[in-house]
Amino acid sequence: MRTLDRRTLLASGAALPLFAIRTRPAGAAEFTYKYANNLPVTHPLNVRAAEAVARIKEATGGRVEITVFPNNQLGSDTDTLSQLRDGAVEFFNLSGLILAILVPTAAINGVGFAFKDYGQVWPAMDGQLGAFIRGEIGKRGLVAFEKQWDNGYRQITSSTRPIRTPEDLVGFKIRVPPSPLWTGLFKAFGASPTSINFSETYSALQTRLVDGEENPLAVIDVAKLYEVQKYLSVTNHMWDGFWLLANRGALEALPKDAQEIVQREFNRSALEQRSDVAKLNATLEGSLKQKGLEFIATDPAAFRAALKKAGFYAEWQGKFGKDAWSALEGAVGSLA
Ligand code: X2X
Repeated sequence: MRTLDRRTLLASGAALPLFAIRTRPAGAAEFTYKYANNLPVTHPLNVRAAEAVARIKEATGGRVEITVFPNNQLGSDTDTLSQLRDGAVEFFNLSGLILAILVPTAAINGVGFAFKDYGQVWPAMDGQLGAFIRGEIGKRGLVAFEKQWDNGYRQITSSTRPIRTPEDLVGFKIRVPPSPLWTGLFKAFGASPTSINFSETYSALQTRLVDGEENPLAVIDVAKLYEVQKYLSVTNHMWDGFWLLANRGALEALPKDAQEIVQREFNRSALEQRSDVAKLNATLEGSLKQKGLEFIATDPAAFRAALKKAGFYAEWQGKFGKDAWSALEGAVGSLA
């Protein structure tokens, strides 16, 4: 919310009687903004977000004060997306695949087995593919900051039976985030996906509404999903990242210099967060095993072949359209 102060009113040229001018108490911020996300406070995304907002406050001399609300405190992802569009929340980290409810192209990085490794991910998301997606996001009244934050390569967990082969997914009751691509991917495997926001995922697993879910190791760890899951199949079936989104009006209400500070500090934290997540995903296997998860190696080529056979790539190529699909293939090679 923006507090009108004397400077703003004078700058706007408003001829107001003096008594109408509300002065800020000394030290109060001129802009107090909310920043929401769905992850526990211990996830690197929240650690680095906290550092960014502290640096922003400092570098703007206290004019811009951003409060981070982790862990779905302001609502589920789909709720928070509406609040962001309304301007009730000013900043929000959201997976591109969920954002696809509003901006269909934003799901494209989630096409099954598209990115071989991080060596393909970041050049694409920091390069032409990312620019293409940000352009589409920009058409919907939102701004996506240039540097995307990492979620990671996703792995399948289960409380009932281990998933070893694509056939094991047939009929498997799996929670997926609310997103047509996620549902489409698991339907192509013959699974039985249910769309559930992250805020409800732990309890959906605990009550056995679903048998499994899929997430990167860092999320499985910080959200303690190992407490309600038994097996973890290393499928790396998709790479997923969090855009940092801003409500355009709110961002542009900031003075130019403050906008530049906000961009600079969030982009810096995103880069730092990426290396935190890479380290975590590389080292968490041991500690998750100690916490009781049984790890299962899989043959990703078999899963990919199952998707191809089911017509997944042909279907989604059609849905995304020529421009988006060639931006993806430009980064990862032919998917046909
Ligand atoms: O909802 C999920 O599974 C999570 C945390 O990975 C996302 O935000 C996409």
